[in-house]
Amino acid sequence: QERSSIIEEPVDPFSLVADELSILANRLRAMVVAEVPKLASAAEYFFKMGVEGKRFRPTVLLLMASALKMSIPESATDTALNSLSKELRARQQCIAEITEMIHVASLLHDDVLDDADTRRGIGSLNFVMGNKLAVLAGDFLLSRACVALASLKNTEVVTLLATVVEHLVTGETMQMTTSSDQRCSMDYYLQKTYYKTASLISNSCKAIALLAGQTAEVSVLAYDYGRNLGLAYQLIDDVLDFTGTCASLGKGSLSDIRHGIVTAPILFAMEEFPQLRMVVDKGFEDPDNVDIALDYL
Ligand code: GRG
Repeated sequence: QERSSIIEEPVDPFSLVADELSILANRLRAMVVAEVPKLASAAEYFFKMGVEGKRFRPTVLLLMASALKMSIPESATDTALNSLSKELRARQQCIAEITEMIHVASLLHDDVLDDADTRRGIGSLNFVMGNKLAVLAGDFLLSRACVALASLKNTEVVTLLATVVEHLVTGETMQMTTSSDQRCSMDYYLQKTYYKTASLISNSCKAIALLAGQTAEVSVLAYDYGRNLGLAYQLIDDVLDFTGTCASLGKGSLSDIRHGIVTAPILFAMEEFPQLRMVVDKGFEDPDNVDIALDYL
């Protein structure tokens, strides 16, 4: 009976870590305070209440932290145990904060690259304060993320998350490709999607496991879990770009295709309708060509 009640009532994962998410929100606001008022207001732009986004990554990481407790020596006293697990929890919470700062920095730069005017349902930072300040605010958040990362004093974790930044840049650059063979290849798409979205989630999941002193086997499982979740998250995001409304997305829909970005829905449609490849190759500067491509989906 107990089992059937678990199945009937799905748990909202966000509610399981609601208290920690609110601590994270306060800490992030405190961490991004800058000396110069103009930079301060730019850096805190997406950390203000109401424009915090879905907080998907911190939620996954805080849940992962609950699942991966520390392996504790049997000899440890209750008091030692208590303080060790409190310290670990704070370090894992720090990974969630670092991840969110890297994520928001990438959104700020992404909106500049895409010349986007909306993000999280309000004007993008570049639209409201200009490209220059949006780039600088992204740099500032990355710097704050580095300082927080260094405070963990774990070189393996530092290397993991520093490499993620390289992956974000690599994924974004791969997205700018003009080669038809690459744009229309599912392997290329999956590699780009790993760099652009899944790397941050998978490597931060692994960091949570490493901080808990878990075995190499468990940290690889945490990494794989994050990788698959990240790929799925981007696939859904790509579908929503075609099916979602402006209100639900917090930005304009059809933005990928209008930017000439070939995503999974197009690639799957192309498998069924090979002639779509010619439409894609023409490019999407012409809005009529966008409409022709949409007819195939
Ligand atoms: C400066 C770190 C840095 C990177 C520069 C621009 C760039 C290189 C990378 C962009 C990567 C990018 C924007 C990937 C898209 C990932 C994605 C699915 C974003 C949307 O995530 P949500 O829906 O956003 O979780 P919210 O707003 O809810 O936080």
